[in-house]
Amino acid sequence: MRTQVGIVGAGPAGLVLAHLLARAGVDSVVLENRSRAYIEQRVRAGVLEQNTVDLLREHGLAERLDREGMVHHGLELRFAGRGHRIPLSELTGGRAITVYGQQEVVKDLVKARLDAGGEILFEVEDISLHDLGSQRPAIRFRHDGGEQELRCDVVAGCDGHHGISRASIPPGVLTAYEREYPFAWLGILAEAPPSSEELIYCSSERGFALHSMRSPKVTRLYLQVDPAEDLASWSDERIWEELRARLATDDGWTLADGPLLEKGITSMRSFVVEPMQYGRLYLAGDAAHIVPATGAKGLNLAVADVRILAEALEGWYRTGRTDLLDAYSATCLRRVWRVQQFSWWMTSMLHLFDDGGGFDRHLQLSQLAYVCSSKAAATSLAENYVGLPHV
Ligand code: FAS
Ligand code: PHB
Repeated sequence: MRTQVGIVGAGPAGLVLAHLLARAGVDSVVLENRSRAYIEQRVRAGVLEQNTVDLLREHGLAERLDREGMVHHGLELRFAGRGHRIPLSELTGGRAITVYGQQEVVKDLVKARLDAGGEILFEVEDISLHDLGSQRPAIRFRHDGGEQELRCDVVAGCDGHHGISRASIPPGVLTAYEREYPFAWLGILAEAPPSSEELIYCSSERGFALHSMRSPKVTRLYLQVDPAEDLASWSDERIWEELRARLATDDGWTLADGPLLEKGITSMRSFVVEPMQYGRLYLAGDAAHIVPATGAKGLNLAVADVRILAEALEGWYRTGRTDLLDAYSATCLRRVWRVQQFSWWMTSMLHLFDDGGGFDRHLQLSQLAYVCSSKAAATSLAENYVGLPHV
């Protein structure tokens, strides 16, 4: 087999890249180790920043998103029993976020790609990358029972944090920067109408809680838990009880509950590798970096990477210029580190650390009070949260 760009992974990074390349007249093949059904039901991110929505619209990929997505112009920070609204759009000249599940984005992108005759191979096994330092790298894999080899000009490693792309780079090339957090998120999807029209980020004395949603009938909620927490020890009733305790306000706000559709525990970490390229391999999205979900940035950063990679590849194929490709990693990392800092800041401000009500907790409460009372501080949160147009 032969193509111009071999893309490993059919998540947001790989799928958006395939679309952008097709629009630029560049051929690609996407190789995914899971089934189509699996990736289209995998519940993950929920918030699309303005840049991501703009890009999907620009490329004709936002028809259902515009119909079903929920545009939000603000969010609530809740602490000490009171809620404080951050008017995101008012503070950022009209920019907003859109709540639309990642699996919906994946469904739309897979359908649009296949409808356009794009090539996505599902349930691919034993992928390995070869000759990355040459001008003809290869991807070897098993598919439909046979051994295959895909020769390409470039390989895009879009296979997430646990994929093989980053691991295919020889030792000594990459520098990894990492921070583990002393907590994880227990997330639930519930058949219950959202109890707030906007997201609620809550820093309570029992720990962090987040109220989000997926539709007028489905609520998405998260609880800070111990990283070693056993999901089996959290009955549905215990989860609702803890959510009600953490989200309680002085004015008696109530949380609607209902049957759980899904529950799971996600670890919280910050992670970056530099550089994000090696020979003809370019890493994008979670393959290169991970952010704690507090900033709602993981998916959005993946899309930002591939926008840069697609532009660089288009320029290279069209004119032979290599400057954008050579600068790919440095260009991405400016936004990666800005998003890392914002995600770390949101996580550090909102979660309870083990010193309980000590010095750090007083710093957090002071920071929260300042963000909710200062237009300058609120604007800084807002412009990062809706997505900076340029970094
Ligand atoms: P992805 O991981 O989405 O996609 C990689 C793809 O490559 C997957 O389809 C995988 O099956 C495939 N793959 C892996 N190894 C392969 C191999 N060897 N061969 C072929 N294919 C392979 N972000 C938020 O903003 N908010 C959230 O609430 C949130 N919740 C999350 C919950 C979980 C459990 C996880 C794991 C992540 C969460 N994230 C969240 C982050 C998430 O949204 C990512 O940032 C986003 O999926 C990144 O997209 P990709 O880089 O495309 O990677
Ligand atoms: C979600 O709706 O899944 C969500 C929202 C905001 C976050 C993380 C996840 O920061």
